Amino acid sequence: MESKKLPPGQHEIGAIPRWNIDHLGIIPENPKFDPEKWTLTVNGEVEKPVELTWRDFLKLPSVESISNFHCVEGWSVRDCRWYGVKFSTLVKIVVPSKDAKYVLFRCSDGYTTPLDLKDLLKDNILLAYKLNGQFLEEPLGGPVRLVVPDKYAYKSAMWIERITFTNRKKPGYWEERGYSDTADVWKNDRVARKKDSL
Ligand SMILES: Nc1nc2c(c(=O)[nH]1)N[C@H]1C(S)=C(S)[C@@H](COP(=O)(O)O)O[C@H]1N2
Ligand SMILES: [Mo]
Repeated sequence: MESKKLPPGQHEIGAIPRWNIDHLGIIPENPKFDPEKWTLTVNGEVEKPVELTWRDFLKLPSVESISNFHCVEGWSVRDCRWYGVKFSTLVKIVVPSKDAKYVLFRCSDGYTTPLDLKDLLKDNILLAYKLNGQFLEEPLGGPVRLVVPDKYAYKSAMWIERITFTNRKKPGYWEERGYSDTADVWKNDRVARKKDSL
């Protein structure tokens, strides 16, 4: 169960805003999900790259994890009941090589965001496909989005299409535009500092 305390500078709102109503996205409409055509590619510095269909993905062991969700603009939503595949489960399947230090998420709207592999192994980090008992609709990042509760939500990539393990970090969409790469909500890491080596 997630703690009730919110990180510095955050205020509570009732529910995660639906993208097409509350956000200015890269593209004007949500990518459409076709379960027959959808695939998730996991590649790069791994011993066993995979390309999963929607049916394959649903067969992976899944768990529930309740966490608070924090956008860098200041809103937070408490106790989101996510359901999906722990990122650490995927790591066991693809077996990263010893050079793999980073993971780049690419999404079907063209969005990208990098994370350090070591920061993705906690039990509350999911490739989520349900929220509060419902399959994730497109305006909430469906069919599959990342959930990284202790980082600002620009690290919680929606509409994931490709996950690439790498030995060098590339900045993503918001990191290129001056946002923090560490994005730690408890340290108030909103803006990139010089020491961030991107
Ligand atoms: N693919 C993709 N993922 C994304 C974004 C985006 O523009 N594209 N925006 C991020 C930001 S800034 C936030 S606050 C959350 C918003 O999630 P929501 O649409 O479910 O509210 O998605 C994150 N993931
Ligand atoms: Mo955000």
